[in-house]
Amino acid sequence: MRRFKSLLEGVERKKNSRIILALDVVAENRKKIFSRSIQILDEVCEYICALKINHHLVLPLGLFNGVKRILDRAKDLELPAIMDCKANDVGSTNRIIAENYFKAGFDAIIANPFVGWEDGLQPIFEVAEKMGRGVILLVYMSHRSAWEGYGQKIYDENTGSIKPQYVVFAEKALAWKADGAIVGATYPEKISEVHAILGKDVPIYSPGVGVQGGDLERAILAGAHYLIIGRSIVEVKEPAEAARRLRDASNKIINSIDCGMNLGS
Ligand code: O7M
Repeated sequence: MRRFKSLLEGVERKKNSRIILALDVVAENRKKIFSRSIQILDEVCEYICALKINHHLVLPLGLFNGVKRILDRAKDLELPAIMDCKANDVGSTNRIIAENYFKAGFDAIIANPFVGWEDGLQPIFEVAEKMGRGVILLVYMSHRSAWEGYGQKIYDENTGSIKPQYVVFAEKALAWKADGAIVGATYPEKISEVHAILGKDVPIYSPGVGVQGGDLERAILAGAHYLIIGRSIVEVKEPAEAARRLRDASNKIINSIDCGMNLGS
C-alpha cells in the first residue's frame, strides 16, 4: 500500500505548512555542500512539511553516502523526502531507479508520464506499492519552454479528439492513482485547468515561486496544494526567516480561501 499521501498530510497538519524545501545547495566543494545542506535543513525544519532533493546533491555527494546521511537527518526531523529524479526511461531501468532511491530512504520519487504505462512507469508504481512509497508525476513544468512539450496538442486516436499534452498527463495522474502532480507556479492558468481535472484526489505540487517568477498567491488560488521552493530559501542570508515568511504568507491565503474570502477560489 502506498502511504506517502497520508504521511505528508500528517506532517502538513503537524507543522501547519505546505512548503516543500528544494534543498538545491551549490557550494565550492562536497564537504561544504553537505554541511550547508544539514545546516539549512536544521534551520528551516520547523517551517516546512517535506524536502525535495535533486541532482545538486545526488551527483556530488552520492546516493548511499552523503545523501543517505541527509535523509537520515530528515528522518530524525520527521520530514518526508522526495527524490526529484524525473524518471523517464524504459520499465526495467525505471524499476532500478525506484528501488535504489526508495532503499536509500526516499518516501516518494518524481516521474515523467511521457514514457507511458506498460514497460514505462508501471514498474515504478509497482515498486512504490510494494515498498509503501509515493509517485509524483510531471504534468506541466515551470520553465519558459514548457509549452514545447507539455503544451503541445495531441491527437487521441480512440476518441478523435485533440487535447493539450498536460491535460492528458493530468488524466493519467488520476487513472494511475499518482500521489501528486507537478504544475509550475509560473502558469497559474494551467494549475486551474489541472486542478479542475484532479480535484482533491491528486494534490498539485507547484515549483517556480520566487526566482522563476511564479507568484505564491496566484498559485494557491489557482489550486496548488504544496509549494516547492528552493533558491528563495536556500540562497538567502537567513533561510529560516525566508521559510517562515513563505509559510506564513501561504497560510494566510489558504485561511482566506477556507473562510470564503477569496471569490476566485
Ligand atoms: O525555487 P527554485 O526555482 O530555486 O527551485 C525549484 C525547484 O523545483 C528546483 O529543484 C527545480 O529543479 C524544481 N522544478 C522546477 O523548478 N520546475 C518544474 O517544472 C519542476 C520542478 C520539479 O521539482 O520537478 C519535480
